[in-house]
Amino acid sequence: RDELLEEYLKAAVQVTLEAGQIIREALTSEKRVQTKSSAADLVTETDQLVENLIISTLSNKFPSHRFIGEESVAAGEKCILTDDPTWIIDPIDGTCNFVHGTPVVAVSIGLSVKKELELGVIYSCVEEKLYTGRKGHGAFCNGQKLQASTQTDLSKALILTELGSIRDPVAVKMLFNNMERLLKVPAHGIRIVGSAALDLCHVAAGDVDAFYQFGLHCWDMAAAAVIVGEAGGIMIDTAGGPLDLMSRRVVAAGTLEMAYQIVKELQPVAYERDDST
Ligand code: LIP
Repeated sequence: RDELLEEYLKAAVQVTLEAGQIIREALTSEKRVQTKSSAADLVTETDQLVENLIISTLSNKFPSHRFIGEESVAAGEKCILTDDPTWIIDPIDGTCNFVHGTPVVAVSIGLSVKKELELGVIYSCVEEKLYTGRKGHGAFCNGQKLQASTQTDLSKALILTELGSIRDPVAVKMLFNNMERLLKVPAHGIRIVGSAALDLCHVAAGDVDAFYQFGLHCWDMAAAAVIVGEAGGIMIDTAGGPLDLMSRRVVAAGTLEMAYQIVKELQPVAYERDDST
């Protein structure tokens, strides 16, 4: 089993690097942009091309494996986790950045076996940082071991979050309400970079103390859940329970104390679950 997982990780790294090169080259070219669930939920031909590349490469190597991919789900595929080995793929995390030529974009590939996340690969393609994690075997960035922050005090925290793509005025107000509550603690600061997967890598690397978001998807957090966990951090539900990959909400932090203090401040923003259809 150990050898198999190592082989899966190697295959995921290889295809991630290939995908990263395509994204890097396409970043500054003209794109065909379409919208999905809202006017700010974007997709380009590169998202689709890269997702097809990843799925065809991995399914050639591992024909019995299943796939949950952001663009396949957008095209009507189901988003259901089974006991079978399932690759959970975000071909471009940070599509809005990508559309604007902003160089903060990533490929994210996680693998679940028997509904447990076993490995994760996230590639920040422009800065060429490759984050990897395997359950029980540590998390690394370009081979360097990662360690999450040990900060336990929210009033000393730098926090990342994302606005997501919802533009419904009530939901937007709630996003800002949560930020306001955290700033009034007062947290040191809140930053938004435009890629939830990369935010989570920053938590794993200890670059920031925490991340939270309502409205992200399973493919934004599957790979990162392994990387953050292996870096000594934690990912939990915004209400304080265990992480639910399909729930579209998360709090991640270097310490449980930090995560719980954030949970205490957050007021829920409702999103439809990823596995609701
Ligand atoms: C997006 C993330 C963004 C987050 C959105 C969304 P996409 O993924 O990058 O940071 O706020 O909820 O999931 O669409 O770029 O892959």
